[in-house]
Amino acid sequence: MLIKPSQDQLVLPSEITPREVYEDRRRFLARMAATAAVGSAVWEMANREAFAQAAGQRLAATANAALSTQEKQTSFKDASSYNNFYEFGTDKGDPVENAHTLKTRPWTVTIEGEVKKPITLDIDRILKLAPLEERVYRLRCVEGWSMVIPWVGYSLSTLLKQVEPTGNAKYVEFTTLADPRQMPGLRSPVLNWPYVEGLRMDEAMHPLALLGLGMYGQVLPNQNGAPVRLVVPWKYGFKSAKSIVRIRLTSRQPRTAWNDSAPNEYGFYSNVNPEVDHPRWSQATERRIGEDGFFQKKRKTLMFNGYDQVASLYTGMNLKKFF
Ligand SMILES: Nc1nc2c(c(=O)[nH]1)N[C@H]1C(S)=C(S)[C@@H](COP(=O)(O)O)O[C@H]1N2
Ligand SMILES: [Mo]
Repeated sequence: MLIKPSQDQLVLPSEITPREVYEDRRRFLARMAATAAVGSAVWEMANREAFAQAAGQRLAATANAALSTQEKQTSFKDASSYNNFYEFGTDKGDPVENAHTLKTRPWTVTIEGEVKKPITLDIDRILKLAPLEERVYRLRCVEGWSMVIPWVGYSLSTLLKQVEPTGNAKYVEFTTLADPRQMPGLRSPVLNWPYVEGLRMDEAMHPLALLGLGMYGQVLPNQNGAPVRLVVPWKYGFKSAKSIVRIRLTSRQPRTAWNDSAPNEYGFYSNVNPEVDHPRWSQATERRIGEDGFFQKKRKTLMFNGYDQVASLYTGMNLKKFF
């Protein structure tokens, strides 16, 4: 079935920052980065503050209460300064330091493969493709921590329906940007670049799977995967690929970067599952970022990260074998 909004059905997100303002900000950030390069800790902190403020172009969205958790939200500061984005370094504080070199305009996403209508979409078109929703999701990292983040975007299915998947489309592969000029982390071979992830077609079409374009009412900070990423809340965080440039629908299960690097540690499915431990650590509990006190009890990790509505996608599957 094809659902293709006509031009007059498009809903404009309000207040995308005009290009001049944006470019001014870029120059400003470049200056700030240069200043920070002198190595003074004070300047580095000032740079981080300036970045946090400057990056905040507003992105209006309507709350989707039905798909949102009511739990206390992680602070913007934590969510934007404790990150995994290996293209900008492997330490949690590296992406916020380094991701200012990511150029998020111009940006296009190509959607191809097992589709009737392959297309390359500009990011500004993607922003206008459907009404933007705010969805507060839990995100559980395979490393044993979690956050609660108010994301802005719309269901990935909305984007995929644009290209009319063929009957052979069984999987979706997501390829992210790998440009060594913008991404210092690519110098280290921690992963087989580019970062690639994948979903089964029915997972990708599930309404919970979010095409993420912003968070906390703003466009995505670079370190959180600007300008467009996945947010798949019932899977470990690494499935939520950042800074996507290509989406390919395939008949076969695609290779994925983490599965490539350590197949016994990172399966294709990667569903949050407290009963399947990572070979090097338990997955039974998690630490909520922001709840870091010495006496703070860990939280119990829930099957599918608590998103029971996806359970039917896996009926009859052995989730220990397909971890
Ligand atoms: N391109 C890319 N996407 C990525 C990663 C990465 O290293 N590169 N890390 C993943 C991991 S391990 C996690 S936990 C989430 C973290 O998202 P956040 O920093 O917005 O919380 O991004 C995922 N997406
Ligand atoms: Mo992660």
